[in-house]
Amino acid sequence: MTETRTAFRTCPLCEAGCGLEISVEIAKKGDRTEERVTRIRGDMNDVFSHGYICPKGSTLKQLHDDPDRLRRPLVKRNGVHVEVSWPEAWDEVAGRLGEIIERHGRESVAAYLGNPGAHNVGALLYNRTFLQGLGSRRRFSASTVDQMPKQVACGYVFGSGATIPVPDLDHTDYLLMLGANPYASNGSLCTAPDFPGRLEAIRARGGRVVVVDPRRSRTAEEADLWVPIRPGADAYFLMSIVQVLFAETLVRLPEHIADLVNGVDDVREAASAFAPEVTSAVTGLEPDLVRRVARELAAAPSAAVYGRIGTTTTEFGTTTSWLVEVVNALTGNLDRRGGAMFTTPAVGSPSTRGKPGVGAGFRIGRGGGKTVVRGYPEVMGEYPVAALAEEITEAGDERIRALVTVAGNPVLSTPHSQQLDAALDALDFMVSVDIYLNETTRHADVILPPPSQLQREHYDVALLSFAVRNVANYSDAVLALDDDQPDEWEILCKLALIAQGLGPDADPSLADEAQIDALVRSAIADPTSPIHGRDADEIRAQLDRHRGPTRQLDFMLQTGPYGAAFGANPNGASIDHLRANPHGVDYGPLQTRLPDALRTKSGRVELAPAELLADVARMHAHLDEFTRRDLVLVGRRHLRSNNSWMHNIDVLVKGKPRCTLHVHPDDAARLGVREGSVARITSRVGSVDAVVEITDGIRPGVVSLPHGWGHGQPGTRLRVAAERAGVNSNVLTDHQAIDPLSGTSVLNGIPVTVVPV
Ligand SMILES: Nc1nc2c(c(=O)[nH]1)N[C@H]1C(S)=C(S)[C@@H](COP(=O)(O)OP(=O)(O)OC[C@H]3O[C@@H](n4cnc5c(=O)[nH]c(N)nc54)[C@H](O)[C@@H]3O)O[C@H]1N2
Ligand SMILES: Nc1nc2c(c(=O)[nH]1)N[C@H]1C(S)=C(S)[C@@H](COP(=O)(O)OP(=O)(O)OC[C@H]3O[C@@H](n4cnc5c(=O)[nH]c(N)nc54)[C@H](O)[C@@H]3O)O[C@H]1N2
Ligand code: SF4
Ligand SMILES: [Mo]
Repeated sequence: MTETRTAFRTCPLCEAGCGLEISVEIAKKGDRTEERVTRIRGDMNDVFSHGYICPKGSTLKQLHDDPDRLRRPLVKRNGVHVEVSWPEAWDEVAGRLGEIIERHGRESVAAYLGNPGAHNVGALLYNRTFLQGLGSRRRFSASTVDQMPKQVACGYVFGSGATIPVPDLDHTDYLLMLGANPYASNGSLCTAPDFPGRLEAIRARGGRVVVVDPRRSRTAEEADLWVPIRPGADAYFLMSIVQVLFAETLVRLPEHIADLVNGVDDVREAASAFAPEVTSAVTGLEPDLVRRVARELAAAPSAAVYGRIGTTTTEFGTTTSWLVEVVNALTGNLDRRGGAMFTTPAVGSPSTRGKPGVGAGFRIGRGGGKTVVRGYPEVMGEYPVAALAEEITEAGDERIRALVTVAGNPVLSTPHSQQLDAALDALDFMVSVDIYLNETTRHADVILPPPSQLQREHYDVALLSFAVRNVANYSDAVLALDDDQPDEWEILCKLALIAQGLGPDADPSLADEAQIDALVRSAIADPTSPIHGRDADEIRAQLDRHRGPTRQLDFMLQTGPYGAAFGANPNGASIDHLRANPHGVDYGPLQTRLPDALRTKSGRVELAPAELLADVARMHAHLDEFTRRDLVLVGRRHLRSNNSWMHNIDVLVKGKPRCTLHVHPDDAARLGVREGSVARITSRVGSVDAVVEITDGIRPGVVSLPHGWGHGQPGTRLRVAAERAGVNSNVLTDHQAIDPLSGTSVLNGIPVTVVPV
């Protein structure tokens, strides 16, 4: 007998968070029921995505069914990974990790937290449980090959590293987009399902879209104007815009906060030496073009500037991110409809908690921690991942001896990959929480696989904080866990308890109980919380119908800005309320939030933070540097790919090979490389060979290779990916090249040479 049911679920593969409608076939075989997914399509009734999905969304089924996806723990014995039971795996972890912590202390153990953890409520809420249990400051993550510069810049300006404005896509009249290609990526730090459709709508209502990118990306192709900037030069471009705004008296601060902006004169002063004629040699752009964009921004009824990965992973990543917000403010577009606005997320965020309008402000280097080898300070609780390898191999007695990776593949994702690949071999012990045996996890002594994407509940705790509408959407797991399979949060809790010395048999709920208890108690004691002064037992009685991430989420929703507050606001947000609304709940368009959202010490917008003003000197010093670079490498993304890990899904990788080197025809002629031939690309730290694709959709002097490839390594188990291995572009990126303000790697604008092979 078979029946079918329909489940609704948010796609966890990228930041767009599209609603999926999933058909599940239920077959009864004797006293067993077997469930399998038969179809996945866009949920037409989803309040945010309205049926939109991309080709990756429907592959959750293939991902779940992938025979290479790990379902049992692996332990390395005599150099080979063998399947073991969960108790055996935990014994191994407890024995070896315990011994290292005992002999060498907690700082001898490091953690790398990878990107999929940001799309996974179990990892998102329990990575911190794990880190607390571990008690080591040596934390690394994908943030320092990604968005950290934006967090640092916004931290200084608005007071918290999570208070980042997003372009109000659905209302803006003018969008200036730098280093983002949402037609491929579907958007980032700007959660907007069907980002391409929203861009088309801007133009359809008479607005303009301008794209700044060294490549004529698909997004640039669809825009009104492509500004083909030289890689890494966005800070100079934006500084010139600021200079023009002041020089032509186009500066208009947003009215509601005009008296609350510090540092306008300092910004004017800093920009004064960067007229478009001065920066032209660096940006490669005509001064007239820069002036035109500045004037258009100032004249538009509303406008938003938005910078993403092509601007953050550069040598002036933080300064560029700062200038994005400076331009938004100076053109009057900060915190107003159609401009750059702050989300009011349902699970709350630093900008909705505590006293409104003022806070502790932002700083780096808290606790005085530094990396041993290069002395990089703490930023948002972590160190630059570009320093991970040397902290393993060059830090003497203070070296990292053990590493835990959670949902990360840093061997493909972080700079100077060959160095990290070798360093991982030098560890005494490594544990990976991961679903695949890949380029990174092949080094692990123990691999602990979490359940598949379809076997877990979902809520975009992080990404809905940066959404272009205020939306909440919870999904239950679509499929049940396999026998014996622990949930990802249970794996992380158990690791925490093992690190605390409680041994391999510790019950993960212990850590979960401690965490929820602490959350409830602190909210009750907090005069700004909606449950201030309530009875802990009464709150717990309501919460304890759930456990794990769902319980924490219920707590966060209930105490958030739309929260039910445990009965005080009956129609408010809670797990029950969201379960009753499987297509999501729409809390409407973004609202004006300043000054309340500020958490600066001054209670004002700090438009000219000292740390950023100081970096302007570095911009002056580097003016010549750019013009000396003959050929530089940038990356790119493809709609059917996802960083380093979805290449084992046949439907996504079939067709023309995608890991090719894009070269402009003029460069091809000069370098002597032909279409379809193999070229050798060499940087300061490494060399790879890739097939050449000639295209005029790239600026001369720039070549492009996507990241996340380079599969087929010995000891991995990714059969489909191995057949389309590609090469790893991070063999070329340089671990020494770091944006000093945020510790973020320079992944774009890498000096290279290219020769025919
Ligand atoms: N040159 C260059 N390098 C880049 C970039 C670039 O633009 N250019 N982009 C950077 C950016 S923005 C990012 S975010 C990083 C990403 O780099 P990483 O943080 O390494 O993330 P992924 O490449 O997505 O690797 C995901 C890993 O998580 C595993 N995984 C997938 N789902 C789950 C899950 O649910 N649970 C667990 N435990 N594991 C899971 C996969 O098997 C894989 O091992 O790469 C960065 N690297
Ligand atoms: N299909 C797919 N979607 C993804 C991902 C994926 O791997 N595949 N990864 C996800 C992740 S982790 C992230 S962080 C987001 C990233 O999302 P986006 O920021 O939109 O990333 P990209 O699509 O790589 O677009 C970056 C653009 O920056 C350009 N660029 C390079 N250097 C410079 C420069 O110096 N200046 C300027 N102005 N532009 C430059 C590149 O040519 C490229 O077109 O995408 C997410 N979505
Ligand atoms: S754009 Fe594609 S991968 Fe991203 S959430 Fe939507 S369906 Fe999933
Ligand atoms: Mo990312």
